[in-house]
Amino acid sequence: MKEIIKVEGMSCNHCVNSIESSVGELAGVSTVKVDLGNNEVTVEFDNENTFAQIKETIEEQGYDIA
Ligand SMILES: [Cu+2]
Repeated sequence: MKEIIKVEGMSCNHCVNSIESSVGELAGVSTVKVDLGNNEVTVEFDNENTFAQIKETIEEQGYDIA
């Protein structure tokens, strides 16, 4: 499955790295790519449970999902 998540609060490469590394560590996530200019995080993952965990992880890092 593939989704594009709108994320508020990402401002620099530190944000990109923290999201890509924390989401990338989750079981079931195959790819994660942050588009800083468009405030988007593109993820590919195995199922809905993983998607819920991805969103939770992004929020835990301090960002807001639109
Ligand atoms: Cu930053």
